[in-house]
Order: sequence, then structure tokens, then C-alpha cells
Amino acid sequence: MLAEVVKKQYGKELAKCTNEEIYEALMIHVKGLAEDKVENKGKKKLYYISAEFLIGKLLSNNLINLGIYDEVKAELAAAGKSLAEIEEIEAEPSLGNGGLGRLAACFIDSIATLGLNGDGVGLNYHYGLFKQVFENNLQNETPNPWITKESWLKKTDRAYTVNFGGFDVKSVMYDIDVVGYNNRTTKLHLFDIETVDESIVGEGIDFDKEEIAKNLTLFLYPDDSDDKGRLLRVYQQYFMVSNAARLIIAEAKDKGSNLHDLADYAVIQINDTHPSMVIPELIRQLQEEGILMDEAISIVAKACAYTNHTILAEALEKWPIYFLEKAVPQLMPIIRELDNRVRATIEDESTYIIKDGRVHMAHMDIHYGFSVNGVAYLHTEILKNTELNNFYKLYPEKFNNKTNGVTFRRWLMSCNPELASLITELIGDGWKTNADELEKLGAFVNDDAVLDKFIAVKHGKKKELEAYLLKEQGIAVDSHSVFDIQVKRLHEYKRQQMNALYVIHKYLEIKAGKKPGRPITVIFGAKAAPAYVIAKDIIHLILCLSEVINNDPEVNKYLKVVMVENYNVTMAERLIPACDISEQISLASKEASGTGNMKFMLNGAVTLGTEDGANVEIAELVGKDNIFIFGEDSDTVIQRYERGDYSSRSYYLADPELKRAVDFIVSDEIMAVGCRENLERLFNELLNKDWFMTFPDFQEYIKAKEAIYSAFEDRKRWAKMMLVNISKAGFFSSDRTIDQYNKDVWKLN
Ligand code: 26V
Repeated sequence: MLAEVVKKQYGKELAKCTNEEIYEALMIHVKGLAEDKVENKGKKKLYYISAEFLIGKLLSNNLINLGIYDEVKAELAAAGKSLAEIEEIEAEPSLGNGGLGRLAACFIDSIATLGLNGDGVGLNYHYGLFKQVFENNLQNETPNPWITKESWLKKTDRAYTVNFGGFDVKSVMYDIDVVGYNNRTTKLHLFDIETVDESIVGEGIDFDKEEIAKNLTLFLYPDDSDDKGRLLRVYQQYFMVSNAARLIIAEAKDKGSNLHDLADYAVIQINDTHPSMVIPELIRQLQEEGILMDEAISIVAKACAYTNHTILAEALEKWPIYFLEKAVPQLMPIIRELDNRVRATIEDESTYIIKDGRVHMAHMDIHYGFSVNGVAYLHTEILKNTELNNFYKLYPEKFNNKTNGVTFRRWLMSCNPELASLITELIGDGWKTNADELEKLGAFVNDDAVLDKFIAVKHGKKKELEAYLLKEQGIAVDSHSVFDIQVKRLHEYKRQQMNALYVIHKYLEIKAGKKPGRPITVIFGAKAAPAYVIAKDIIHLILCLSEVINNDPEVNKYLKVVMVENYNVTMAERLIPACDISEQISLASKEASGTGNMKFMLNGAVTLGTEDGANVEIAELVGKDNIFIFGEDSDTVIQRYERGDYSSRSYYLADPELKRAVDFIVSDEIMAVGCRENLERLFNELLNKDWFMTFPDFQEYIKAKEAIYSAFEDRKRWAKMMLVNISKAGFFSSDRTIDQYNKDVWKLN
């Protein structure tokens, strides 16, 4: 098949083509196949609007979903070519920060697979999120260009004019076909401006933030430490939703809507507050279409649903009125009207939309949307009982939980075909479309021969990672050591700093002669927001630790510390299948759900975690013998915040082991390879603040680490834990999540 494709395109044999030529021909061919697949054209359509879609590379995923992966791989192999090498050529689009963006990508995969009528709508950032480079043990940022001449993007002829205060921009819509597993497709619509000017990017990721007509779709969330950056975010968000609203109205009209019945044609899922301006914008556009304010508001309120992804106060968007007056003056009268209506009917001032000169985006979503959901059981409970309790009292019927999920096509079939084959060999391939069937693996929990096979697959993936890290990043690890992995965005609440303190503790123990039976490899991967100072200091500490520890001949036989550079979806696809211990150690109550925790479990890693986010549901499913849970629970943490009496210094003074580890941050050994300013700042932050309370959990964390390392040595017990984790992972398929959204919220026909 491929032979004919390249013959037609380049006039030569497959064996004579370069990998670049094959990649391009294959991509174009796959694009054509995707276009021919069936799209649901039902009456009511879901618009999943999101500022982020962290889709990852698409080639192998699409080959799998089209059912031609094995065929293509074999044909290439016969011509002396490697599909793996060809996949390397594809640039990864980094159209997301982390969990929220990756969730959106899993969701569109599941929407397509389930054959639902739903599209994604977002922005076509040319440089995506920055690329992380390490220099002198510090994170630097450079642009991540991913749009090549031939790419997955298809330019459409949909184009609109978007009005901002004082000027207009012209938009253009690009589509990416999203290939589902069952021969269905859906679309990801990415809006762009034609006037983007990549040449305005200077040093690193610096550019003129005020040249909106040139920079609007250059980067995802540019550095928002200053007002200019934040204002650019408002421009981006309005651009996204104004185009989305036009698209929604146009498609509904095409299908015969008179717009009074828009809610029968469209349901809009607002992914966090980034697309919240769609509410006033849609009201505005409906008014332009001749519908009166009262009715426009009630139409929109029937069509919009809001998902909350975080309870961190600093992450809830509250735009200053003067930002909106400047960027989108046409929205302010509508937002004021929405606020006035709330004020006229509701007494509780805490729920008002406009307060202290700011527009509270989530408040607008909750008053003028019909559904509000959290992303894991515990998270939704905290929203209902604490963070959004005042809203819950007003609208109990709007609140619902949708525990996150991940697509098993990418996070098992594509990244771990060996494990997928073993599972199929044991229980058939029904699990691929009905993830609950993984439960059938439970029958093998006492079958030694089967358990050995799971261990062998894991070891194979660890060897692959060993080779990959050496080749790609020059990092040497030993696949016989235990792989203890924490990969996710760098944030204090996720507590990479606690893991780093453990590493120090272990280093000092080994120096003192307490050597572990089996070597330990602690792997980190994380990007820090460019303006997040302490997060960058934590990265600095980890890089310094790896330099000191990995070069210490007394210790490096027993302990290695690795920080992979530029952690992204592609790297996750390598790390997750090779993981033994999955670190999910956020401060209880702070991680809304987590989705990495689900991917690791599915690939047979055992979780070491706190009672937070979806860890709680993982623990419930696998039972306490198959997970290592430690630390204070969310009630204790929430109460301590309420009391406001946490003093990290008192823990430091009371616990000599903790003190020794914290002091090591500013020791001569670390200072010799690091920057005094960064290390002292981090040391002082922990000692005087430690806002995310690593110290109270430190001793329990050490105990849990020792317990899980020792459990790893009982290979049979460990293999059983792996098997139980995989067999219980079915609940975390995004197919299940999407099915629940559809049944409870979207109600697509
Ligand atoms: C945003 C910001 C903005 C600036 C200040 C610091 C900060 C910290 C966190 C965030 C959260 C962004 C939203 C997000 O990615 N949430 C993640 O959503 C995932 C999918 O639902 C979920 O699994 C993660 O627990 C949640 O953190």
C-alpha cells in the first residue's frame, strides 16, 4: 500500500526514500483516509471549547485507530525501514500546559470513538508552549515550532472578522481530523490569524506583547507575570470564543435552526474558565441576529456547561474590568447586565459576577450555565462543600461529578503494544472497546506463569527507556534498578520538592552506610511556568542533586537522580510504560484529579500517593494492599488552612532528619554546582512558609517509600499488584467519562 503511495508521490521505491519523505507521504495518505471516515451529522452537536488541546504526535495514534498500524509497520520493515524512526520526524504540537489540555485531547479521541456528534474548538498556537532547555542546572525557554509545510492541519474556508477595542483581526479556521477507534472521526477546529508574525520573537520566548495582530496566536499562555501578558490572554480568549460562537450559530442555521431553538442544536462545554467569555459573546451575537436580551440569555443558559479543574484560588480567573473595557468593550454592557440580574435576585454577595473591579469568570459560568462539574469524586465534594458551597446552596441541581479518564488507544495500545498484546492473549480484545473487560485479568492473579509475563513486559519497556534516555538525552540509567517516577507540571502543590527532600535523605543515608538492596532511579520530568520563580528553583535543586549524586562514586551505584529535559507527551509515552512506582504526592485537597496517575496504573505501575484527586478512587478500586497511601487527609489540610496556624519552622526544629535534608539545600556540596540565590530562596521559602505543607508529611513519606521499595523486592507480590492495578483501570477510560458527560449533561442524540 505504502509502496504505491510513495511511487506516486516521489516516483521511487520505498526502500530508496528517506525517512522524511516516507513520513510526509504517510501523513498525507493517513489524512486522506481520515477524511473518508464517517462523521456523526446529528442534529445536536457538542462544542468542546478549550484553550488547550495537548494532542501529542498523531501518526502512530491515527494508524492504530485506522487499524493499519501493523500493516504499515510490516511493509516498512520489509523495505528496511523503521516506523519508530519515521515517527521521530513528526514534531510534537505543544498546544497545552498539562492535565487540562491532555484531558481535552483524550476527550476528543473518545468522542470520535463513541461516534458522538462533537467537535473541539481551540487556537492554533504556532509555537505552542515553550520548549524547555537546561543550562547551568537552570530551566530556559525557547519556542517550539511544530507547523511544517505539510502538517495535519487543513485550512478551511471559514473566516471571520473579530472586533477588538480599536481594531479588527481576520480569522481563519484550520481543522485536524480526529480519528476514533471505530472508523469514526470528529474534528478539532483551531482558529488562527493570517497576520501572525513569527519574526517578532526575540531572545528565548520574548516578543512584543502589544502587537496583537502579529502575536495573537504565537504562543500558548505567554508569560503572564505582567499586565501586558495577561491582557494578551484576554485577547486570545475572546478571539477563540468569538469565532466559536460564529461557528456554532452558522452550523445551527445550516441545520435549520431559527436560533430561538439553538439549545436543541448546540451544547457548549466550557473547559475551565478560559472560554467563559463565550457566554456574553453568544448573547451578543444572538442579539445581532435579532433576538432580545431576555431570550438570548435564557437560550445561552440552556446551552452552556462548565467544568472546573482546580481549586487553587490563584488559578481562578478574575479579569480586571479595565482589561475587558480595553480589549472587548462590546462585552462589558452584557456582563454588567448579567451581574445586575444576579444582584436583583440573589442576596449572597459572594456569588456576584463583578466584585472589587474584577469580573469573576467562574461565577458567570455557574449562574449562566446549566451544569457545573468537578473532575474527580473528592474534587467535586470539595467544590460543593467548601470552595463553591455558596453556589451549591443556590443551585444544588447543577452540580455533578465526572471523574476524568484517559484514552487507552494512546496510553496503552500505542505506547505499550507489548502489554496490549499480552492482555489480548489472556482475555481477548474486547477490552479495546469495553475497558471494563480488563477485570477479566483478575482470574490470573495466582498464575505464576502469567505474572512472570507481566514482569517480563515491564522489564522490556524499562530496557527500551534505558536505551532511549541514553540516545536522546545522554542519560545513563540501569533497567535493573527500581524506576520511581514523578512527571507532571512543576507546581509547589504537586510537591516535587518533597520528593527532592527524600532524595537528599536517601543520599545522606547511603553516605552513612545504609545501602539499599537494589539501586533506585528517581526520575523527574516537569516544566515550570516561565515566571514561576520557586518552581524554577525546585528544578534547579533537582538538577544540582543529580549532578552531585550521579557523580558521587560512593553513592551512584545505589541511587541515581534524573531530570528529563522538555517533558512532553512523547516523553510520557516512553516513561509511563517503564515505570515501577508512580509518584502522586500532591497535598491532599489540591490536585483536582490527576490523569497521569491513571496512565501509570494502566501500565502496571504501583501508586505511591496521598489521598487526593483520583488517587482516592484508584485506592478504592485496587484496595489498600495494592497501593501505598500516606500523609494527611484533605479534611486535616483544609482545617489547618482555616486555622492559619501552620509553622513549617516548628517541624524543621523538631525533626532532625527533616532538618538535615532541608539544610542540605544550602550545603557546600550543592552550592558548588548551583546558584546561591536560587538555593537560598528555596531554603527560606520552605523554612518560613512551605505553603503546601511538605514538612508535616515528610516522615510518613519516608516510611511509605521504604515500604514500597521493600515490596518491590517480593517479585511475586509486586507482579500481583501490577496485575490488579491493570485489571481495575477500566473505570479510568475516557470512553467511560465521555459516556457519562453525554448521558448526564450533553444528551446528544
Ligand atoms: C493554573 C494556574 C494558573 C496560574 C497560577 C498557577 C496555576 C496553577 C494551576 C492551574 C491549573 C490549570 C488547570 C489544570 O490544568 N488543571 C488540571 O486539570 C486536570 C484535568 O482535569 C486535572 O487532572 C488536574 O488535577 C488539574 O490540576
